[in-house]
Amino acid sequence: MLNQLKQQNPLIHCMTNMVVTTYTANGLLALGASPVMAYAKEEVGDMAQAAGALLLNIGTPSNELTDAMIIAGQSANQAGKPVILDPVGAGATPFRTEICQKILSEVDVTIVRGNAGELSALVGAQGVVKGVDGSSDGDKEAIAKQVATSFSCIAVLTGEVDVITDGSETYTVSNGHEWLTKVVGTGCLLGGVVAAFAATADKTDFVKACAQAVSYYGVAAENAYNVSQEQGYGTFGQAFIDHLGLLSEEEALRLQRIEMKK
Ligand code: ATP
Ligand code: TZP
Ligand code: MG
Ligand code: MG
Repeated sequence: MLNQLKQQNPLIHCMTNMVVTTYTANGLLALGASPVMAYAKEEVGDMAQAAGALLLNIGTPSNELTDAMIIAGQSANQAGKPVILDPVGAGATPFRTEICQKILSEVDVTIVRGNAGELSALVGAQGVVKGVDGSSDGDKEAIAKQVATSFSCIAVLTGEVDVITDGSETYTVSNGHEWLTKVVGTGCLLGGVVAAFAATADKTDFVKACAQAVSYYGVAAENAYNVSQEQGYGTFGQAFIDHLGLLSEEEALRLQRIEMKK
């Protein structure tokens, strides 16, 4: 999948937040994808159609941006391109939760990627979201399955152990490093990386492709930690971009910790 991705160099239309724009673009370039950030309602329909996948990340929301995201999402739907939603901070304020619900009702979202608190908020389950950081004491597999079935999508619920499910086919991934939580934008960049894998994969393999994307991302973080642990979080954040580009398909497969659930 990775070699195919690098060969195809898919265009990823990112409508993301103003905190993580450059980090996301650099991470996608390192991976081998081609990022473009476009937000104006006058062009998002055309850009989404031209792209291999569309990322909708509501991290710094407004009503105007939501309208543009819906135009882009519907255009991607018409063109048969995957749409990835990152419901950043859903549950932290009613405004964010409502924006996600509006997008999910008007756009056929292919993949929802968020932390346990955000995904809980989408389905009215118990969770804690403080700003953009979220968690839940609930059963993460159950929450992910509820999101998948409620919105007919694939849910990618991230944390120490990630859960990827379409409601019936379920994987857990235990790659990654705790330092990912110390660098802002690593959840958001993962949404872009998942979009790049989805742009490359066959529709029938999307659940597995999501699990591979998350595992690849986690192995790159483990490698980045190994070279930056003496320095600290800032160096880790940059080393992580390096290792997203350096990690080979062979090494990723050797180090992957993906479990298929019954
Ligand atoms: P939050 O804002 O709550 O940190 P997020 O949107 O940034 O959420 P995360 O859940 O932190 O997203 O996921 C981003 C990446 O970090 C994922 O690849 C996930 O597997 C990894 N990750 C998160 N927490 C840990 C951890 N404790 N140990 C290992 N990997 C982790
Ligand atoms: N505030 C609004 S969006 C954002 C912050 C801090 C970035 C969140 O990034 P991530 O990837 O969810 O940690
Ligand atoms: Mg984070
Ligand atoms: Mg996030």
